[in-house]
Amino acid sequence: MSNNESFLLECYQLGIIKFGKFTLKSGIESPFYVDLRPLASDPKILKKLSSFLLELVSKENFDLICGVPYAALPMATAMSLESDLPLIIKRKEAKTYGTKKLIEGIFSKGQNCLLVEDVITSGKSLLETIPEIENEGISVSDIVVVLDREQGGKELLEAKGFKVHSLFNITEVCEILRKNNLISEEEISRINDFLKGNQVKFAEEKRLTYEQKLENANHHFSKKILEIAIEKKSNLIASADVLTTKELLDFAEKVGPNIVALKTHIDILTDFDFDETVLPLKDLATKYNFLLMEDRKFADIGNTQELQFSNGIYKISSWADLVTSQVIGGETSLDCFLNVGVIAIIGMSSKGTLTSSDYREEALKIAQNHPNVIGGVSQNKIPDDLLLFTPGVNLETKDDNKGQQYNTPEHVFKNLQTDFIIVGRGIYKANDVEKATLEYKIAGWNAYMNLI
Ligand code: S5P
Repeated sequence: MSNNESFLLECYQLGIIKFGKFTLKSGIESPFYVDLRPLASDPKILKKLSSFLLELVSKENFDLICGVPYAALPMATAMSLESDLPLIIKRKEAKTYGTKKLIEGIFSKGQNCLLVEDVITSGKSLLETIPEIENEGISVSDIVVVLDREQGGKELLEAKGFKVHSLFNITEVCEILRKNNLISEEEISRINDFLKGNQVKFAEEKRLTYEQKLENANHHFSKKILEIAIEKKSNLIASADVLTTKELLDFAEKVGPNIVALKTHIDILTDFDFDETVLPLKDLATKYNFLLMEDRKFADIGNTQELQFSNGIYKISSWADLVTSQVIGGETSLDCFLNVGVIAIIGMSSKGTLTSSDYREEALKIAQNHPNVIGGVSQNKIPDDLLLFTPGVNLETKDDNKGQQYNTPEHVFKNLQTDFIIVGRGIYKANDVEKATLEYKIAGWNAYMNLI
């Protein structure tokens, strides 16, 4: 990942760019909205930003530096501190008393000033600001901007002889966010349309309710999980990534009343014993009405998967209601999964995953065609005839230093229209597991209710 890319991702976390439907001052509806002011509230980011902006020009060419009010003022200040270029301040309106000055600070005629702007759109506000500075006898030749919205501003200023140096443009931003699964293909195509000057159509973002999905469901286990969701008002799956049978059973006892399914990695237990582990777990699943989802992520030829599914010490087929499987072995490799609901791995949540959009498209075809498959695990929207299961959900952290990438329940419901959230460490590492379960249950359910 380049410096620029990781820096952009850090900035993105501050909420500086949002996707959706925004009405601009002009009344036009834009598919994205940019506000760089939060960057100034994070000193480390502001410092890095100022270095990146200074790298765009050679400071020897300038005597002064000036930010266009207000968003660029802290940026220009930080750049002045780093470069030793003296700062001048341009007022928004001239003072009505005293000196009536528009430019504050110490300068002399003939000096060349580097202008700093946060976002360039049409370029009109810069074209108004520049003459006000030039009126004081200061010359302006170069402008550095953090983000070029690519709506003609840069070209307009360059046609008038100014050099515009931008750190990012919106196309690069979209590309970086797409690579990191933070923006959907649909949003990108809307932005491209918008940048081409076309009016953007926003589809009504209505999702199907669990009741509607239940009406359309054909598989025993897709019906079952939807019925439990409706009954418990929950879309939460707790991932029990614990190492002993005791921890697993204690955990199931605590989360049981509020979840639709308990997800296991049964092969990480150090003391697995079929009678001691599986039988009490099945009893808890019955007692609290949740499904057992074994996250085995099968990834082999059909014959091997069949052996792995029913044999060995785990005998998954005898107790699991749901299993996860890769689809890399092709459609027929899924034929062996009888009497369970298969959840196909379409896209993964980890950084650098190979589940590219081409891969996902092919994986979805297999998932949609196979009668054993009830849904998919993905970080992207999937068609309505499959249930969407989304891991990588955490209310507190953004990553785990091991490649996991987290989003909030609100984000995944709104952006992916997910059906079920899968939460691991957010719950099993919490000091109070029952309280955390309830928090995630409520956050997930509210996020769903807000969309219907
Ligand atoms: O893409 C994926 C697919 C899965 S099933 N990313 C994931 O994180 N998972 C699983 O979800 C992962 O194996 C783990 O059991 C759980 C996430 O756990 P957490 O602790 O990061 O919330």
